[in-house]
Amino acid sequence: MTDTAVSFSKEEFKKKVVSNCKSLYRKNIDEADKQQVFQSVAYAVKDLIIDKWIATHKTYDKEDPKVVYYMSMEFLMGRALGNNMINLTKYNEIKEALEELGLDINVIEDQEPDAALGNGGLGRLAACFLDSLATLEYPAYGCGIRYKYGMFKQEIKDGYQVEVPDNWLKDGNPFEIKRSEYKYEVKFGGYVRSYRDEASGRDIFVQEDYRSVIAVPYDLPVIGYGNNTVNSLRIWDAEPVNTFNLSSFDKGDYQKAIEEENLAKNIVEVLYPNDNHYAGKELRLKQQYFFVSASVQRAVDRYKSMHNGDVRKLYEKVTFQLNDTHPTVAVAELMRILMDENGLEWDEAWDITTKTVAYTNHTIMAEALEKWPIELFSRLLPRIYQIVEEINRRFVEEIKAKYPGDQEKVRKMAVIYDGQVKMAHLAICAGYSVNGVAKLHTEILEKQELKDFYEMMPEKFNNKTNGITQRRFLLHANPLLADWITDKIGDGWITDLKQLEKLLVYVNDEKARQEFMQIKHKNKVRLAKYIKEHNGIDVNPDSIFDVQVKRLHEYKRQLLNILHIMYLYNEIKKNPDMDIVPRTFIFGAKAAAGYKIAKQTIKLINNVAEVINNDESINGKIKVVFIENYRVSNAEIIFAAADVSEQISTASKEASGTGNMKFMLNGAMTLGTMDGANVEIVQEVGADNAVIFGLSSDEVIRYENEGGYDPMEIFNNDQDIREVLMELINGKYSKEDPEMFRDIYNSLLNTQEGRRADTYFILKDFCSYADAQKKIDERYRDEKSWAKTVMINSFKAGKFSSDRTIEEYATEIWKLTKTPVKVQ
Ligand code: C3B
Repeated sequence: MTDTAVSFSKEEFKKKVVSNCKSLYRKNIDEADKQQVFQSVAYAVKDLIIDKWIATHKTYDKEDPKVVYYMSMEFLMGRALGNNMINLTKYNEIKEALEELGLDINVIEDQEPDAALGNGGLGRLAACFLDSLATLEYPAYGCGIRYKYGMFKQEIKDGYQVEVPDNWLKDGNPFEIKRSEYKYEVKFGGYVRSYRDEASGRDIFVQEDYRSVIAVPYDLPVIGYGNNTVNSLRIWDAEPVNTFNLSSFDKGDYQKAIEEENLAKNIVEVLYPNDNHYAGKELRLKQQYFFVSASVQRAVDRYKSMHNGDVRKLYEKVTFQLNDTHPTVAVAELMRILMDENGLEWDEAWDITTKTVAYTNHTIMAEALEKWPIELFSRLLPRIYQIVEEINRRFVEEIKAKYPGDQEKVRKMAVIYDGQVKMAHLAICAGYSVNGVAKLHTEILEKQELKDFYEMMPEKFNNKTNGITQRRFLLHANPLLADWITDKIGDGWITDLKQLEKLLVYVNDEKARQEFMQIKHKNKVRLAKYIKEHNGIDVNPDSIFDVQVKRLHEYKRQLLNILHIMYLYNEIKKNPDMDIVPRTFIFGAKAAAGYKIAKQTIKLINNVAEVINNDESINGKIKVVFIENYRVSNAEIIFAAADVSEQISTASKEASGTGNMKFMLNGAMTLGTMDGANVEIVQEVGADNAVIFGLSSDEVIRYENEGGYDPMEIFNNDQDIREVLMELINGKYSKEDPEMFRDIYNSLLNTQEGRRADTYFILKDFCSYADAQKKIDERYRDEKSWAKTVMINSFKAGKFSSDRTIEEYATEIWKLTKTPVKVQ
């Protein structure tokens, strides 16, 4: 770690806060409202960052190391203030300084809106990666979109999800800096005029009659922990080319000026709230090309300015990592820039491109695959489409050469086929690396989903198991446990999570076990308080906190969880003396606005909660809580308080999962299927320290390919399951409308629109899940053994630090060199 040269003076910091408040709001600090106090503090913290930020980019300019551009439609950053204070290693000092001003850091942190520029796992992974890149002193930019509205706020009204716009920028973002000097034009539509330039003998392509916008970047600081590195997350805003004015009116370009103004406004207006689902909207493709074009133009210009204007060795200093297929137009955009703007021939441009671009796959869900209709794609991006066509033509030639006469291979692998541009095929064909996000996921890619590609180019494929940053998800989220750990083994774990293994000796130490469980208890009290304040529900901190927080998706099977709760409730009603450990089932989940069955599931959870929580006859044995507006900031409180981590996706469907790692790190036991990174978690902690149930991924895939699963058979033969399913349609949980949950019922029992009944094997796994839940109950009763188990989970979480993941990306894919920064 590099020395942190920036000195900190409490007195100076206090003065800054006070003077910021005056110059921003013309107020003394004791007259300011909470938001104004937050802004005043945030600007003071920014002052502590700024010299390091400048020094970092001076160092990069001078030393010219290779840089990774992490291209992502989503960066789910959460709040910045607390995290920045932590990574500056000045959290406690600043907290004390604020106390001396009579200010409470927790209240101040609570004023900051989450930067929710993402949906779920994929967006949060990007945020964790940025944190690790800066901490490991790797030169990196995050490239994304400055959405005016991020992920919607979820309100629960009468049990239903209501989406409310997230106007996160309304009070201004104190940490961002507008960089107007790096603006770029991005062109849409029109047509391509081509001609031969006689002088050079080259074909020239010019886009004509297009509409364009100006992309203007805003930089957010990404601070390395305990070092001088401050990288940038660069998010692009769109501005009209000519702000609507008289001169364009005079020229008769009135229509065009208005159109361009609207184009600019619409492009960055809002994040698409879909997770693992492709909607195929034109505006989405505009967003993709918009931020990719601006980012690639800037990267190439920066490189040229440092290499005498010569782009031919771009790949030595630049690499683009595509976070899923969303930024895959980067392939064609880089080709365009190299050829049309820098005069390279196809072969040379292709050689550079295929050494520069790499691709991460995050899902095998068929409905998430991006396939753009040719008509839309070519109309919006005419020159880009030409290039993709040529890439496809050459690729198909290659396939034919390798597999003569095998038309099936062409059908399965071509970039353009059946009237569609297939973005994953483009990314694989052009990328020098294709990685999955957990061992099992990568195996499924190689053996199933991308089998033909793997056979043709095995050398591209590799695995990079996901990770999470312990700075946010332990040090910031769980200060009690973080302090306990540091007390015992020092603070090396903050940048080297494997060091937690030193704590394993304490699992046999009675006192340490008690301390660990007392911390868990305090965190449960903290969450209980949050739930009381936000939901008005009293929960018992001595009950088992059994938590499923993640996006609402059928494959994640929140429905299995709630159906089991309905079953358990029936059991308790039949046998009021039933001896069970009190359990609080906690859910948090947003559903994509247009995802009907997901929204119905939220309503079901809330209605079941209503019935169960108000039934005094069960003596509070079980409670059900749906936490409104699940997001990064409340996730931090939730993970720290969990006893049981529900990771119950249908095996093979969850590429990795990262919530599973956050729970584990904070001392929860996984109740899960052998899916995604759960497999590796079990490998780390040992089979005895997790409760596993359900079909294996092989079994799921076999049923999917060969058939032979009939949920109706289970319905007919299992009385308990039948009883629960009938309660979906008899009004027990929907007195106002017995038909309310009919769709859910049908989805489990009937084939619909070509979809198999019970697509996600909920009934098939039900009994095995109920048994697993019984095991949890039994194991929790043995306090000593439970404490051991959850401690082992926490202390074995080292592998799942995003520092490990990023170290692997940096050395095995990107070939980056660590570039420490000195501050003068
Ligand atoms: C998610 C996957 O669903 C998770 O299993 C995985 O852990 C994360 O990505 C990160 O790799 N994912 C997502 O959040 N959004 C998508 N569109 C595709 C995958």
